[in-house]
Order: sequence, then C-alpha cells, then structure tokens
Amino acid sequence: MPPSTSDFLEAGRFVASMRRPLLLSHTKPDGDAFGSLVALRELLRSAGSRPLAVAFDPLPHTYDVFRRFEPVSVWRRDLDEKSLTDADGVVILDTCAYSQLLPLESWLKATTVPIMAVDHHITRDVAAARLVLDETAAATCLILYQWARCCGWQISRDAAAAMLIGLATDTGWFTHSNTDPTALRVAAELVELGVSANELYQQLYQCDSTGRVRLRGAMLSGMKLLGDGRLAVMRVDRETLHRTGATLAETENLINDPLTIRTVVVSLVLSEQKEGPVRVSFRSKAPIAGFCELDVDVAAVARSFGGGGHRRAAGARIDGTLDSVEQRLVEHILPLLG
Ligand SMILES: [Mn+2]
Repeated sequence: MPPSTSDFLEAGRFVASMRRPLLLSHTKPDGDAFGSLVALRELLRSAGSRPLAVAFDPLPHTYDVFRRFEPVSVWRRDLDEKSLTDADGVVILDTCAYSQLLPLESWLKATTVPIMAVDHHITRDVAAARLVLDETAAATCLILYQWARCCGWQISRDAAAAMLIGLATDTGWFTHSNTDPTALRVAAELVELGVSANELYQQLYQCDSTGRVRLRGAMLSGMKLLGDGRLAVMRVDRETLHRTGATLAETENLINDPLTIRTVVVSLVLSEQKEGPVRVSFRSKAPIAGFCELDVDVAAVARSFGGGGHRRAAGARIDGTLDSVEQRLVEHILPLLG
C-alpha cells in the first residue's frame, strides 16, 4: 500500500528534525540506491539540512551517469566511524535488511540516533523508528518523489535526474513488470522538471566498456538451458572476468538477456567472488497469457537460500563452489517449472 498523505507528512517532520542525517543504502548499490542517495541529499539540502550520503561500494563504471553529480562518499575509502559522530539521524534507502547493510550493521544496532527507512522491498528486519514503505512502488526513487511532492520540497534538476535514473533502472527502462501507470506518470513529471531522458539513456546503456560486451558474449555462450528450456543458468568465474577484461560489477543486468528467449521463465547468474560465498541473482518472467502460465516467485526461492528480494528479481549469497551451488539451485528450481 502506498503511504498516505499523513504518513508522508509525518515522515517529513521526522526527517526535518535531523540537522545532519546520515543517508545509507545497500551494498553493491544499483541505480536506485545511488539515485536515492543523491536525490534525498539534494532534497534535504534544499529543505535546509546537511545530509551525509554514504555508499558502501565505489561507483561502478556501469553507473558513470552519476558522475554528473557531486560524488557520494564511499565507506572506508572516504570516511570511517569517526565521521559519523555528528550524525543526528539515519535514513536507510532502498533496503530494510541488515544483511545488505553489513559494514554498519553493528553501528546501526548500537546507535541512539533516530533511524528511518524508505524502501519498496518485501524483506525487512531493520529496527527503524519510522518506515516509509511501499511494496507496490517501482523504485525507492519513486517514493522519494511522491514524498517530496507531498511535503512541498523544492525538486532541483539534479534531484529530478537522480530520481529518473533510479526509476528507469529499477524498471529496466520501463519494461519490467513493475512498470505501472504511477511509474510512467512520475517519469513524465521528472522529464517536465527539465531532465533529458535520452541523455540519461545514452549514458546508461550506450557507454559500456568493451570488456562488458565481451563478458556478455562469454556468459551467453556458456549459458545452460534446463527443464525444457525454462531455466537458464549462467556463471561468471574469475578466469572469465580476467579473459574478457570485465569487472564483477559489469555483470549487472546481463541476467536479463536469457529472458528474451521465448521458453525461459527463470534466469540465474552465479558469480564467483574474490572470497566468500557465491553471489546468485534470480529473475523470473511474468506469465504470458495463452503462452506460459508459470509464475515463479524468485524472492521465495532466494529466501530458502538465505537471500531475499522481489517476486521477479532477487538475490542470495550461498556458501560452496560454483558447481555445488548450481546443483542445489537447479534441484530446488526445476520442480517449480512443472
Ligand atoms: Mn530499488
């Protein structure tokens, strides 16, 4: 359910009581995470506070589009716990799960400053005094826009651009199943605020590195199709990254390629990390009337492996080798595919 006007106004008063709010988002930040950090920083600045926006990872090249804005500070690279002493509040954006806030999990659990969260995910375990949640919202940036409108905050062109990037990337440039009338209406209003959609599109989708395009080729040629072509599995190992010259961050969105195949309902990407568990991303296709009625909730699949996310886009970190993780996932998912 979308927040009501009074929810938004109360949340507005809550955040207005913070002079130095710390803005955080999830690890491995995506367009909606960076977009939310930049947009809320701009919005709160025009409202008179001094927000500190912090990302847990540096900006990957796939998001060079964000270089048009003042940089977001990177945890450990630009600041540490000492830099947080004057924070008098926290706003967590685009996640509500401690597992996605690990670098500051213990700090967040120990701090006495008020915490609020703005999010559109289903998975949540963060203890926050105030929540602005809308699981039906296509992006956290969309919630921020509605919040700003409701509170009458000034929306600068930078704030609008950052919100359009978040909304456009979380909807796969308005093609995913979360693209609803509200998403399209808000996008139109953001363009009316002076943002060029075409310019953002070019910076987002026509600025790939050669390595990323070669990695796409390698992943697709190694793709396995299982369960009568309903399940696509792709893997990224260190050797492939080295050979193609791509970075791990550049695997983002390549998971959507197999979904362009008529038969594929679920797409998986297993990525070998430098150390620690295998990172797994899950996507599923919405049922297509008269063609494929299968409706797989990949958030539920991810949850049974300790992860979480949305019905059609989820993730998990799973201990084991690429082979063993793949085998366990395939055994779990194939029965769901009829
Ligand atoms: Mn999001």
